[in-house]
Amino acid sequence: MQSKGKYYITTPIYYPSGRWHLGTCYTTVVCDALARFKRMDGFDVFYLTGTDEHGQKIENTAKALGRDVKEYLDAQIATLKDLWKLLGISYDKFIRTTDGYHEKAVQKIFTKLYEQGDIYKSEYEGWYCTPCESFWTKTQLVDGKCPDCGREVELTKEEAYFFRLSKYQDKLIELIENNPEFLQPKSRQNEMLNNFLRPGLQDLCVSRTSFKWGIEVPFDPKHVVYVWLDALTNYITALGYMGEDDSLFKKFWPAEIHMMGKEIVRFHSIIWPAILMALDIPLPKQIYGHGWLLLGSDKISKSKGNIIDPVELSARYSVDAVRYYLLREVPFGNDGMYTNRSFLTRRNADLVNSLGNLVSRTTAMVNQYFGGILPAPTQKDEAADGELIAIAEGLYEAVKENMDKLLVPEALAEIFKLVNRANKYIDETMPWALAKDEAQRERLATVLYNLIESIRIAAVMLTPFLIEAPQKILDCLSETVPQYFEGCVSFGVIKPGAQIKKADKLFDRIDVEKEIADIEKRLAEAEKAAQAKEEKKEPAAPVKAQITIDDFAKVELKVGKIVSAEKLAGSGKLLKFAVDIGGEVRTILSGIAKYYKPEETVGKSVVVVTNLAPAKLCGTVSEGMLLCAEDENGVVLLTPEKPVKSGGKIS
Ligand code: ME8
Repeated sequence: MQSKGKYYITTPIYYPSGRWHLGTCYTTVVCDALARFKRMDGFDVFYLTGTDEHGQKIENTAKALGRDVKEYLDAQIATLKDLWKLLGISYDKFIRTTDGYHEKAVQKIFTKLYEQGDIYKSEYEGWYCTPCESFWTKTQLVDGKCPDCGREVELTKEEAYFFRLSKYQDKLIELIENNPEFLQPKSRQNEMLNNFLRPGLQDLCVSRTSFKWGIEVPFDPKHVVYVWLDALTNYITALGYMGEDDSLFKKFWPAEIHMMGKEIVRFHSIIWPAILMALDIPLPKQIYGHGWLLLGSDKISKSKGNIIDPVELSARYSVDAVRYYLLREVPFGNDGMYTNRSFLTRRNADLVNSLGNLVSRTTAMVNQYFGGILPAPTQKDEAADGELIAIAEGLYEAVKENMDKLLVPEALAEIFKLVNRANKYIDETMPWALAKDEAQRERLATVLYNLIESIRIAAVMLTPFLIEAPQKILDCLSETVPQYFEGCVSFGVIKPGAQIKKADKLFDRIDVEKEIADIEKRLAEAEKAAQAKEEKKEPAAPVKAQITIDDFAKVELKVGKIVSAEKLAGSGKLLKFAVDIGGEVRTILSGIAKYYKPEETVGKSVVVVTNLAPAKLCGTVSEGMLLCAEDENGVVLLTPEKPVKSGGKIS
C-alpha cells in the first residue's frame, strides 16, 4: 500500500534505575499503541525509545555495588528490554546514550555549538558533598544537607561550559505563543510561559568536571557533557545525525511527536527547541506531556508483594489487561489513580464481560447452529440490524479521529461501543429463540453473520492496543491479523463459509472481591515477613572513621612463623607465642585460647603487627599482635596464601 507519509514518535530515554513499575510503562505503552495504529493506518513509522545512561548517580550506584559501570548498565538494560518485550513494545530502535555513535555525535554537536559561540566556558556554583563527590543545586538539598548521604555540603565553584539558553528566550516565547500545536496539552503552555519563559531564562550548565561517567568534551577532556545536551540529542543521533549514515535523519526528522511525562516537559519544550534552533534544524511538530499514574493506597514496592509490578501483573492477569488498563483508564493528559480495584473491575467489565462474552457466545452459537461454518446473511432487517452495522462500518473513522487527537481512551471507548452494541443485539435478536423455529433459519444466519463481522472489525481495530486477544479472536474466525486497516474495516468483508472455531476463554473471570482480599492477605504476609527479617537483622557494625593511606602506612605488618606456643599461666583466654619475624623472635600474646590448642599453631605462618607499642598482660609483655579474622563460627589466624619467608613485609 502507498505510504500516507512518515511518522516519527519517541518516548523519553529511561534512567536505568531498575525500578520500573506500572507508571514507568505508561509512556512506552501509549507510544506503542500510537505507533501500531499509524503503521496499520499506512504510515511509515519510526518508534524510538532507549536509555539515559550517564551521570554521577549511575557511576555512584554501580560503584556502591562494586560493579563495573558498563557491566552494571548492560544488566539493567537487558531487564528493561525484557519488560518492553513482555509488554509488546514495537520500537524500531533502542538507543543507549553509551552507544558509540551517540557519544561521537554529541561530541560533534558540542564542538559545533562551542565554535559558533552558543557554548562558552565559565564557572558553575553549586553545593558540593565531598564524600559523595556530588554537586547539588540549592533546591535539591534536604534540610541544607546532601540528599544522598545527609552530610554537610559546601558551596563550591567549578569550571564549566554553558549553553546560551537565554539568547533563545524570545524565540521560544514566540514559538509557544504562535504554535499552539507545538506544546500539548494546552495547560502546559501557560505553565511554561508563566513559570519559566517570561520570568527569564538563565544559561544552562552543560559540562561537569566533578565526575567522569559521561561523554568527554573533545577539546577539553577534563569535562564531561552534562545531562540534557547528552540526553535530548538522542532524538536526532538515533537517526544518524552527525553520524556516518544520516539517511534516517533525512527521512524522519522532524519528529511528529515527542511523548513524555509532565515533569520533563520543561526540558523538552524549552531546552530542546533552543538546542535545535542553535543547530539550525527544524523543530519537532509536537511535544506532548502526559499525566502521571498515581497509586491509590498502594505503594510501589515489589518486596512487599505489591502487584503494581508490571511483570507480576501481566503474569497474573495477562499483558493485554495491563495494556488495556493503561490505555483506557488513565485520562490522557491528566493524572490517573491506580488501585487494584479499578484495575480488576475494568478488566472484568470490558475484557471479560463485554469482549470475552461476546466472542465466546457468538462463536459457540455458530458452532451449535451451523456446525462452525459461517452462514450467509440472506435475510436482512434494516430496523434490527441497521444500528449495529452502522457502528461497525464507522468504527475505523471514529477510532482514527480520536487517535489523531491523541484521545486514546476515547478511541478504545469507540471500539467497546461496538462490542456493547453487539451484546445488546444478541439480547434483542435472541438467536437461541430463532434457532427453535426452522422458518427463522435465514434470519438466524443473518444475525450470526452480523455478529461475527462486528467481532472481526472490533478485533482488527483492537490490534494496535492489545497484543494477544485480537490475534486469538481473528484466529477463531480463520482470519489473520492484517498489516493495514485498509480493505478490512468495512462491513461484509468476511466470506460466508469461513470456518468459525469456538473461542477458548479469552480472559479468565476473576472474582474482584476475593482477589482483592487475596492481594491484601499476600501483602500483609509479605509485610510481616519483611518486618521479621528486619528485626532479625543484626545492627550494622558502626563504620569506623576513614583513614588515609598515610595513616595506614604507619602500621608495620610482617609475616612471622610461630616457633613455640603455650597457655599463658593465670589466663584462660591468652596463648603465649614465640614468633620468628625474620632474624628476631618476639613474645606475642593473643586471646585465641578458645579457638586453638597451642600445639596446633606451631609452624604456622601468621601476620604480625610489628610496630605496636609493647603491652603488659597478666605480667607478660606482648611485643606485637597476630591478625585474626572472626565470624559466627569463631576466630582464625590469618596466614599468607602461599609460603612466604619469615620477616616478609606486608603492604
Ligand atoms: O525522565 N506515571 O527518565 P525516567 C506516568 N531520563 N509516567 C511515568 C511515571 C508515572 N508514575 N513514572 C515515570 C527521565 N513515568 C529522563 C528523560 S529524555 C531526553 C530524558 C515516565 O526514567 C516519565 O514521565 O525518569 C517519563 O516519560 C518516562 O517514564 C521515563 O522517565
